[in-house]
Amino acid sequence: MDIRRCLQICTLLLTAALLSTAVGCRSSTVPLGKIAFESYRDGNAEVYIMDADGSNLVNLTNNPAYDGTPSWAPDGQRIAFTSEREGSPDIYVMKADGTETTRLTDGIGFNVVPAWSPDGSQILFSSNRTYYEPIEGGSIEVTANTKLWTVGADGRDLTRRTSQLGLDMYGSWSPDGQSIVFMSVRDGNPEIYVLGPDHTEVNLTNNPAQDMNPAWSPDGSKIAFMSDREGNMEIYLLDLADGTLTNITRNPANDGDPAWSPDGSKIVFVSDRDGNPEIYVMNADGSNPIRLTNHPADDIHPQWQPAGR
Ligand SMILES: [Ca+2]
Ligand SMILES: [Ca+2]
Ligand SMILES: [Ca+2]
Repeated sequence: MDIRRCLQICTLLLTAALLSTAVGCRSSTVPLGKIAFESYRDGNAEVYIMDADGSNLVNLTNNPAYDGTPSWAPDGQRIAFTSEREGSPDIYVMKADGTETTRLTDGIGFNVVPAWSPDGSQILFSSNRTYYEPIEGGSIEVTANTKLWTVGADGRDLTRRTSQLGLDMYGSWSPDGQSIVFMSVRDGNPEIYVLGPDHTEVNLTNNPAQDMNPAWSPDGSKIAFMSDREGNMEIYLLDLADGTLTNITRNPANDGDPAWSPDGSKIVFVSDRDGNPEIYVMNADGSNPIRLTNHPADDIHPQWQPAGR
């Protein structure tokens, strides 16, 4: 799959609109932390932040190129994101007020969809750069194989993390930083895999449907992801202790892009239940969904600001 097409998967799925008339109402209590997300409301993709009740919306990037897929540093003070402002997609880092933007990756191949490690030391991303796989007596060149890579937050120590043929994307770290859950299409359809500390890569879903965009819960016990296994995109929680799978959206619209609040009590997500992709928040059991954005342009890829230390 072409990497640009993969980046567009969520948007395409979420804009295949199935309309419903449900309209959320605002909660009287505002959770802590801001929500960063990608929006096309200014005519091209920008990274925005807003309060967790949808107020105080700010465009952080203000650049005519693509800017999206934000990921907060664990201290809540910086944001990594993907931008094409220098021609090809690379990973950039900026302060949470949009200042002091610097490029982290080297411009080789596509470098997209960052995820900051829980200890702040590394940033995970997907890259289709050529690499060399050692074999007996030498090495073989592997091209156009989008793998998960990490780079130090200082831009050093570029390391490839996954190894099989097939596109890997949308990585999310376990809270202890030892494992990474991600989407892979190596089996012919999108599945959720876990990369363990022993370098094993295990398929958690094994389902012919599209299983995408996983997010590890802050307490480490669950993985939220999106799947169309019941006919339309829903958000599911996989309980890692007993393997229980729970559909927490149960809405005929497309629901996806789950991300956890820092305390694990809420999930921010994208749904087109009101006609086009908007950002919503719900309790982690799926109750009380509330719409946070209200704009005809796509609002996608939400990420909740960590509490910091
Ligand atoms: Ca832009
Ligand atoms: Ca699947
Ligand atoms: Ca749905």
